[in-house]
Amino acid sequence: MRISPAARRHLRRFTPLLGLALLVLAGCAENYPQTTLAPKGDFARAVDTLFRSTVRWAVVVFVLVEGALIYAILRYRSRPGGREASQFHGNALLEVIWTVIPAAILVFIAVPTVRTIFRTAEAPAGDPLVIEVIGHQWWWEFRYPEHNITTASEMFVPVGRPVDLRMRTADVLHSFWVPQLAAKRDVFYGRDNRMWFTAEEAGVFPGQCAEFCGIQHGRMAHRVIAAEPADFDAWVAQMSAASSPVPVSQDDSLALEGQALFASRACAGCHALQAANAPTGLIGPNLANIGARLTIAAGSLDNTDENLARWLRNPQEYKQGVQMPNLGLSENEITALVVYLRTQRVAAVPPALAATAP
Ligand code: HEC
Ligand SMILES: [Cu+2]
Repeated sequence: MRISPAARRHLRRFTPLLGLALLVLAGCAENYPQTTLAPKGDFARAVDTLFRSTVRWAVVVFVLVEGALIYAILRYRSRPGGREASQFHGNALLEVIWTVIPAAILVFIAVPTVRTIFRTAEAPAGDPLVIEVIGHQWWWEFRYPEHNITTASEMFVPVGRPVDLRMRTADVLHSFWVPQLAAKRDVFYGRDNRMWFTAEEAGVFPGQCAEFCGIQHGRMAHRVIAAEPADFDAWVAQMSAASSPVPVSQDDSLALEGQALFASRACAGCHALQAANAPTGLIGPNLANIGARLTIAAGSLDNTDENLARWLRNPQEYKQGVQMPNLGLSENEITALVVYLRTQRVAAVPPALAATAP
């Protein structure tokens, strides 16, 4: 094939762009594990296996069909003095062949698909850990009825033990999705939905609400922290012991001031500060472990002092429309509240996992 000089110049201009695009794509794979292509849970793995087998069939079909097409184009193209092409319209044998072959291929795709649907919709054997998942505009609440503990935006699960999610919403439709662990599951008002998965290895897995639920749907993220069973048990023990806010040292005047502000500035009306036996039906996320959480603002900001202060200065500025009003706090009040919130450390993510957190 001959390429004209103009076309060649054109191609050359695109080569760096292509290289850049490849680099960007490679970066995605490394640093942004919110992907379905690297499953770390049984449910996600079943879906991934199905996806790969379907793609394999699709590749076979593509190569055969395109191959036949290209062969026909080259072999039977019109030549000077060539005869008119043979006509096959209404050939019964051909019609049967090209109906039966695609039907057979569809069977090869349909059988594993239906099998996977049934398998992943089946309650797992053994002793699953029940977790209640409650969608809110715009954050997720997680309750562990077995241990009577509550968290927000960070769900701890033990590696190797199936979890049994009982899912609903406090307001509108949301969809719970952690691509590396399981498929999406929508939550409905007044109805429990279920989903099961087992984390296969320890890690911090990011998730994202996958059903448009209002203006801040895009900032409704969460993490699933899959911990080794011993670390999970330690987390449960620490959270279960937190049936009241972490006491503040009497020498820490700033923290004491923050504690008083938390009670007097309406915070306590929307936020619980206890992980165990926490009240239900509050508007805001449970803040029992806010001092040690990885993120704030529903998984969308790192949990640093600067970000906490920025949030308290005016939550509406970062997350417009959020159910937390601008409380008009002074800078001194914000400083005191940040110091106080930082004392509310109940159970940290194991450092080895936190280090790998996306
Ligand atoms: C009217 C209810 C309401 C009041 C009052 C309120 N908040 Fe909130 N707060 C919320 C809601 C709702 C969110 C979750 C926002 C989101 O991410 O969508 C939130 C989020 C937060 C967060 C981030 C937590 C997380 O899980 O991401 C912190 C920290 C916080 N509030 C602290 C405070 C403090 C301190 C006060 C008092 C000065 C306060 N809030 C008053 C409703 C409230
Ligand atoms: Cu959403």
